[in-house]
Amino acid sequence: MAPLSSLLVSLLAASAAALPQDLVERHGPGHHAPKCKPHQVRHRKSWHTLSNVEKKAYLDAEVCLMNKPSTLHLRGARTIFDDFQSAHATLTEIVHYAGQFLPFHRLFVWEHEQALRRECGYRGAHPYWNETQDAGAFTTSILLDPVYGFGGNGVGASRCIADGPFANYTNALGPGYAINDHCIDRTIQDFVSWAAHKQYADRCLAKSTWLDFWVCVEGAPHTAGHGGIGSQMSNPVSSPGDPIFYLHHAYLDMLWAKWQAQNPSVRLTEMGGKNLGDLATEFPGELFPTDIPPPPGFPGAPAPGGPGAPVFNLTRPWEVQAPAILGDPGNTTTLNHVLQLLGLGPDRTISQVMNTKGGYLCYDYDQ
Ligand SMILES: [Cu+2]
Repeated sequence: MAPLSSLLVSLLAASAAALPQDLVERHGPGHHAPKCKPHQVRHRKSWHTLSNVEKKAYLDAEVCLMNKPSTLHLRGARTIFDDFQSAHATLTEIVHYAGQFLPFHRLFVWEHEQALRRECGYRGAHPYWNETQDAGAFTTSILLDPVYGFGGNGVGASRCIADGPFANYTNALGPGYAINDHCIDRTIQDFVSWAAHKQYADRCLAKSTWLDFWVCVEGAPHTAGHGGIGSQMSNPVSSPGDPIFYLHHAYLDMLWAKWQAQNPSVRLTEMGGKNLGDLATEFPGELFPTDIPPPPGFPGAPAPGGPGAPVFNLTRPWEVQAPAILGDPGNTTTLNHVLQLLGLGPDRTISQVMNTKGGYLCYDYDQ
């Protein structure tokens, strides 16, 4: 990763210098963005509170996206569902452990909601997974219901999910950057899912600055959902191959919206961080921060790279190029940073996604 990172840093410097001001302005707030009117705000609810009819409508729409041929023909993608996964893979290095982590995934989930509605007639708002209710016990979460959920844990050596609406999907991408037909797989780790406990989320919500909040959320709450479900979900590159990804990231987005609402005059415009992070080395100690007692009755966490630690396929093939970073004059993320979607939806600046109910976006959360 190191040589690639330095290459990207030089690309970044070059692209920032060469960025025409009109690009920033074209992407600026209000431009081409329909205004969100109060009666249009969609209310996102926790999966635990949805009726079976609402759950079924969402699951059916996701299956529909999995059956619609790719429109963008992104690398390896056969379906619209794959287009999202493929875009995420290509963008991995610039959208994780970087300032745009939460803004990018907010827009990514929003475009997923738009696709469900536009392509598949979904009429609801994007649900989220209130993971605090299942901390330490993902195995028994109602999210994994075989009829009104995402299907259960993986089984056997392949770790393929065996039931639920997505059991027969042939995923075209992953693990990592590989183009490779396989099932949707899961290896639930209840120990890791303990990091979804409310005390870890509350610890983040108590942070007073954006930088502290973002690092905190990308630590325990983010890792809990990915590592707790395991297999494809634990892969930083190809995790959107498991549809649970979208409910997990909607949850993290809810935490950000909730944190913003505690002090909107400051936090609706508070941004920062690096434009290029390092998947392997950032945020040590953020999974189980030591200021909270360790999970009761669990053994120690698997050491990074040691036995029990997930194996990622993070070697980026030469043909997968992350786009140059646009909008910032250097390696610091600002409100002018351009969130690139590779065609999933229009590119937007971070300033356009700061408020879930203003400008381009139009939703809120039930908490
Ligand atoms: Cu991601």
